[in-house]
Amino acid sequence: MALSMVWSADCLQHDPAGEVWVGVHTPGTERPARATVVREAVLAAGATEVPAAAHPDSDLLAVHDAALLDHLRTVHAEWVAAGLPADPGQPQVVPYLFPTAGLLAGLPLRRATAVHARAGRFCYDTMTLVGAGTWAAARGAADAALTAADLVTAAGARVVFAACRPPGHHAGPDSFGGSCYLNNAALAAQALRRAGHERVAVVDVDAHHGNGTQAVFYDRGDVLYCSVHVDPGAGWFPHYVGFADETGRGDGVGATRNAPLPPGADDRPWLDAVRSLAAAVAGHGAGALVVSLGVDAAADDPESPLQVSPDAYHAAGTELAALGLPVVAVLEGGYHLPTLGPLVVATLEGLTGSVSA
Ligand code: SP5
Ligand code: ZN
Repeated sequence: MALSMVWSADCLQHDPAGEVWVGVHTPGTERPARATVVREAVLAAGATEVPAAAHPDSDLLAVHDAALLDHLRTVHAEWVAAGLPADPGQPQVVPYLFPTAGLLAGLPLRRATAVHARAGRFCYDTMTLVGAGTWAAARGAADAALTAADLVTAAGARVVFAACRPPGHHAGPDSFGGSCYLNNAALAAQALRRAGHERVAVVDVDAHHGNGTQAVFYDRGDVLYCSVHVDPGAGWFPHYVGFADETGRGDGVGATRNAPLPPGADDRPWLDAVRSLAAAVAGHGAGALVVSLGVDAAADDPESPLQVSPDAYHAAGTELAALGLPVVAVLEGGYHLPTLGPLVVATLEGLTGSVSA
């Protein structure tokens, strides 16, 4: 397969050892081994590995607020300094209080003194823990996505894949959650814009709506965000965002496109949606494409009720390749370790026009 794959070993440093869901500590599915199995499968399919290059903070600040970056960089050390790993015995940063609009009741948002209160300032759920290696891994993933964007702009590559984790599409300008910290795909899209592509599109095929990416670009007309995902209105994460009537705002009106599918939807409706999103990309006049490549829509995935086959992932890659655009594909979700590699390879073979093995 004629493909460069960007890799950062730092991505393995985030190991939350579970998540807190409805108050219960569960094993969690966003594990370091996800990246390892994807990397090995894509290498075995013939890709060439390129190490991620460190990128400056200014690249992150093009998408995220400085306050969020400072928080992610420092909050775990402050948690340790406050003694929370010993008392009450929680080694990872887990929020217990969220400064919602209702709590503030119109008053200004202050900086909480206690780190255990600050834990909920940017994080909107209890599943996205911050540990000792989280910042290094999130930074490694962002560097991988930014390096992939460099390769399609400076080096003229047609398809580049960033085999990164933690994933990113649930992280917004000043928020994180859904196992995401920094928005790798949004960073790549913004880098493509800065490199001279006046219009860029993001197609998000992860089973969940990429509320973070949508938020980054919602008011902008230059970056089209399109997503096919399980209907949040049917009771699926992110629950509050990702509905079909969210189409952009201000300069961004018409530059957001959501295709929610009912639980149980299989290849035909999913591929129909991918086709309609590809048509939207063509209509937008994008000069470059970012694919938020989550493979958790697959039938065997434990985190979503969609029933998509590996052949359909391959067909989606083929459909998007037909746009004739340079592509940066960024790993998002996908949690069934035995089939994660084959699903990603099938999609990349579609994107590169390779015959399936
Ligand atoms: C990137 C990505 O795919 N994020 C998905 C986040 C959705 N997680 C929702 C989890 C809902 C509860 N899962 C139950 C498993 C118990 N550990
Ligand atoms: Zn997902």
